Amino acid sequence: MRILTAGESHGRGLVAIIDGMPAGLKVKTDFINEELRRRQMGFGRGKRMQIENDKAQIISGLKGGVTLGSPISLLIENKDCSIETLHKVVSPRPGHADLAGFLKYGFSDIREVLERASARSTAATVGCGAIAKLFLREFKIDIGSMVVSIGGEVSHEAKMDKIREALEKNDTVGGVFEIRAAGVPVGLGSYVQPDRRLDSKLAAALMAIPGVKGVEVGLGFGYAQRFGSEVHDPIYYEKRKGIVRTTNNAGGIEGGISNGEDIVIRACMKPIATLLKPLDSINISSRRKAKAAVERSDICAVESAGVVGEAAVAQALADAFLEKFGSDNMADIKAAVAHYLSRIK
Ligand code: EPS
Repeated sequence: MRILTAGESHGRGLVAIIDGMPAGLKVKTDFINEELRRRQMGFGRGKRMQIENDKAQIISGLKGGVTLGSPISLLIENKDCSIETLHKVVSPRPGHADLAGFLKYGFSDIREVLERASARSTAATVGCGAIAKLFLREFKIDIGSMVVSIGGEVSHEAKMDKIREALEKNDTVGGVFEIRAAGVPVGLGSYVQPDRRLDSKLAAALMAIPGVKGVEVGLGFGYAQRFGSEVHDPIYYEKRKGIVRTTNNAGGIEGGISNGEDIVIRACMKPIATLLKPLDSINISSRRKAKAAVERSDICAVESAGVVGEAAVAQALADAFLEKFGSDNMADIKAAVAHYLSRIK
């Protein structure tokens, strides 16, 4: 499965093409729109989320609401499509793509960087992820997310207080979100090539979300602090249940292959780079000292990033699933899965 997205933050809209979805999958636009709505929620989002009401239009790949096996294309229109009239941006924001993008592409206005670097593009990711989720649901694989911490705080009240504090101080705050995929069968991914490892695919998918600076699977960095005997998940056999594990430090992946336990993966999102009380920067033309640009933005978007993370994980899992079980049509894939599950019983 291959996915490409396009679109600027204040252009006409976002576009995505999903190539490689099998024929025979029912696609409900309502579900895609519900996922798009979830991405827009969360305490700390900025004013743009009050302007937009993201809805997906499916332009190709379906007949009667069922996939044809041909590329599926999605369009999400922007209500704010002011790209041609928006002011010039002259001072790069530390932490944003502004500086490196400006130098790399040889632009004369930093806006030409931020329009595509913007996290607005994650609406397209979520649209594609929703279709991947619908596919995975046919095999009883469910994906959810939660916010683990905000600015180092873990209780609900303290997390909300941290966002309020950032709001009052004209600052921003990041955090950690966790994605859990339940019902994933043993055998997705492989150790035979680095790029076929499931953890490598999942980490790449999550690292591709704007603002994500770290990813860990299962116990993650916690592995480095313990002995092997304390962290590896013992293997048991029970007549009724078959092969069982009583712990899941591996986060559902061993040797780059799903092991049948829930896949648990966490990502850290840095605080958003646009600060209402801006940091030191330079004027990009004169190179003289200046304060960084201030643009409309969010205070905290970790909850939304979790929804985007679900979509990224859904895409990577669907891709690995299709690699294992074939990709032409749902009936063939279901037969392949049934055969495989009875073999490994
Ligand atoms: C976003 C849309 C953007 C930002 C935000 C996420 O819209 P605007 O720039 O018009 O306010 O709110 O993007 C960023 C945080 C960023 O750094 O670009 C969205 O749709 O999620």
